[in-house]
Amino acid sequence: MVGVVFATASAEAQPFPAENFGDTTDIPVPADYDGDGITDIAVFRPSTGTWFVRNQFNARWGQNGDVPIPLDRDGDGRPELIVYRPSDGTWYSNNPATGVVESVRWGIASDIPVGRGAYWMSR
Ligand SMILES: [Ca+2]
Ligand SMILES: [Ca+2]
Repeated sequence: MVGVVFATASAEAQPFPAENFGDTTDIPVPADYDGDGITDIAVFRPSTGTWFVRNQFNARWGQNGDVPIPLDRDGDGRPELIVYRPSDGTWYSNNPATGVVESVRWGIASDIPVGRGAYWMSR
């Protein structure tokens, strides 16, 4: 048979771990924010433009309508906080490790950022 999943008694006894983090309107932005090789739980809250990285930091970067995309642009193993703002076709980057902020206009309002952003824009 194809597409049938069988659960064993041990699987039922060990459900996957779950916890609440974030709000119903938050956008998940998991990434390895501290560079330890383990993806960290994180959300972007559009209403306040705040990134909440569990057990690490909160940072205001972005605004309602932005598409949050954590990407490691400088190759140090930790992502920069990046938002794409469709209203002005601009990417805004904030490196929490160095404090360096940058922006580049690349796109127009009707564009969809590729990669992770494409998924979130379709929500
Ligand atoms: Ca990590
Ligand atoms: Ca980086």
